[in-house]
Amino acid sequence: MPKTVLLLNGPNLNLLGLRQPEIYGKQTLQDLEKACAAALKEGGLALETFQSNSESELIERIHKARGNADAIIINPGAYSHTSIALLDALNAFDGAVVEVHISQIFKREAFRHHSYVSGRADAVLCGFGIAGYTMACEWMIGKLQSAK
Ligand code: CA2
Repeated sequence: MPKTVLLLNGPNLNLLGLRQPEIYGKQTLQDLEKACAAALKEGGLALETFQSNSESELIERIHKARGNADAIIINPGAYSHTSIALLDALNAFDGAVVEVHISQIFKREAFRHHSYVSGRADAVLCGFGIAGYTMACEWMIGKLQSAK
């Protein structure tokens, strides 16, 4: 059985490629999920994906990942800046966690400069656009292979 990475995307990221391409690029959520699946497959890892606009659904999905997924790549969207509940859920997950932001959040409004999730993440990528997700996959391959 290959090790499994869960890719979680938070609120409004279902609109990727459909609105605000100047900030979030032209690729859709489906495009980036496909790119992650391909990158992880090269490294012998499997991908599960989940997107929700609901904080509680994201938390439930993280709970479900306990004992079922080896790692989580998460773009919590705006919940990064507000959700202690999401942080608590990730703190109850034992595997590696990488936080991804498409935009360079530190160049944007001050309210985006702090992420609760970063307090749990093993690595954080921001400002690399959609490429940040495949970079997170590459990092995860090294991390999970070295944990064999
Ligand atoms: O840069 C990121 O990835 C963010 O997590 C995106 C969030 C934002 O609240 C964070 O501060 C930074 C917003 C996601 C909105 O996604 C959209 C995508 C296309 C069109 C409209 C919104």
